[in-house]
Amino acid sequence: MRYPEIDPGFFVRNRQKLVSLLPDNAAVLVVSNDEMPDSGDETHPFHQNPDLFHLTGIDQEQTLLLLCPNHSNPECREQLFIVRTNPTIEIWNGYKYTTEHAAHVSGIRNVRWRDDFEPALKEVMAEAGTLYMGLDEDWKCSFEVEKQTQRFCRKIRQQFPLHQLGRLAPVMRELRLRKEPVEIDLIRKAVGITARAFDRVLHSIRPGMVEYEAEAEITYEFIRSGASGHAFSPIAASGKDTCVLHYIKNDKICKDGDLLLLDFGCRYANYHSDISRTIPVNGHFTPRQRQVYEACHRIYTEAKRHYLPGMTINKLNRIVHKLMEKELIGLGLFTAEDVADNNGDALPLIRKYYMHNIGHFLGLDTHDVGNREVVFEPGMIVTCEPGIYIADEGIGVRIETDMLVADSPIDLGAEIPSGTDEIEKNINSK
Ligand SMILES: [Mn+2]
Repeated sequence: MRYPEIDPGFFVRNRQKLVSLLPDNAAVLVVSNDEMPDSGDETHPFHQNPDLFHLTGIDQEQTLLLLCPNHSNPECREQLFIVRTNPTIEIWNGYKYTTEHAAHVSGIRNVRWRDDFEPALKEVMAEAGTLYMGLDEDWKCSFEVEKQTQRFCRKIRQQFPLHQLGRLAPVMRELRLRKEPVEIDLIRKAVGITARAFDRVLHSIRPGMVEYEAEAEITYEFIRSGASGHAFSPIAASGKDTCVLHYIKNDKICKDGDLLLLDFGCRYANYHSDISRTIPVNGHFTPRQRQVYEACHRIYTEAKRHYLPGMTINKLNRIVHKLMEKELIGLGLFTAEDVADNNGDALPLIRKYYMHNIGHFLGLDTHDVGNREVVFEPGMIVTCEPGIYIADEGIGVRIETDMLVADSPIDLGAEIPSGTDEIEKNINSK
């Protein structure tokens, strides 16, 4: 294991909360993610279905959780199914959970082999009203490849046409939005690893370095610190590509006088961090770069104060748009008259230089559950990431950290240098 065991009590409480939010005769089926084929006999690195991890802590493919809390047979109330290992798997792939180990990790007493699932499902369905299953309900997602949960939904519709299926996603959203202390600790750990990775870049950056060398410094620190890798494809964008929001080619030489924009995070114990910093390749901001950076940094500093209970991402967006209007006018990108000519609406003018939202929820996914209208509560973690992108000048700046919502909002990345002087000092301290 790359991370110390998580208290099984956390997963037990998550299942209790889930059950308390469902009607009496409900059943729940949560299916692990697929092992995704690459080519030949290779698969992509396995990433557990976040819902299944949140409810069981089981980090292994082909796992199924089946709940039916009011079933007359106590054995049917909480069951976990795991893949049955065999000598071939042991020789070629090594250790898989034993039923005892999976029971210990998850706190589920009744752990069975996956071969026993079909009859167990029939026994559960004999008493279940609605069966709840989770599909991705992020409206921005559209993948051609079907997930294992979707295949199960179809199969179950066919096998049990008179049963009702229910949407688990809104319920899991409730569970995953507010982070428990154990989750906050894990995200803090992920942010700490990310901070050290940034430090490595600060100490290695120089003109002539290729963007992927910066990426390699980050990857090195992630892996040696026990992260399972990057939380998302890392962005190491220099020069004009600082203005390409999701640039991931990372294959250009960083030139003297250019900026390097890094947007990166690790996955530690399945929890994600998401940090952005923009640094001068030669160690010194040009006057114009400094001007743009400091405008973005003022917005960053002010926006962080608003990660308060009662806020929403949309409300934060409106606050940031006001700040952005003032700063972009200050940078000479448009004028107050231009805004007046547009009936006082600065947004279309701002959008040319700042195209994204101020942030997103963070947790077991980088873009975690929760939309822009969710009202912030203590324990939620939301990114803060203003950016100013001036394509004509080849200057793009993004500064991002991960905020814990509280009456005094907590910046989980507070230790990571973000001011211009602080960054220059750290680059030069090598
Ligand atoms: Mn982000």
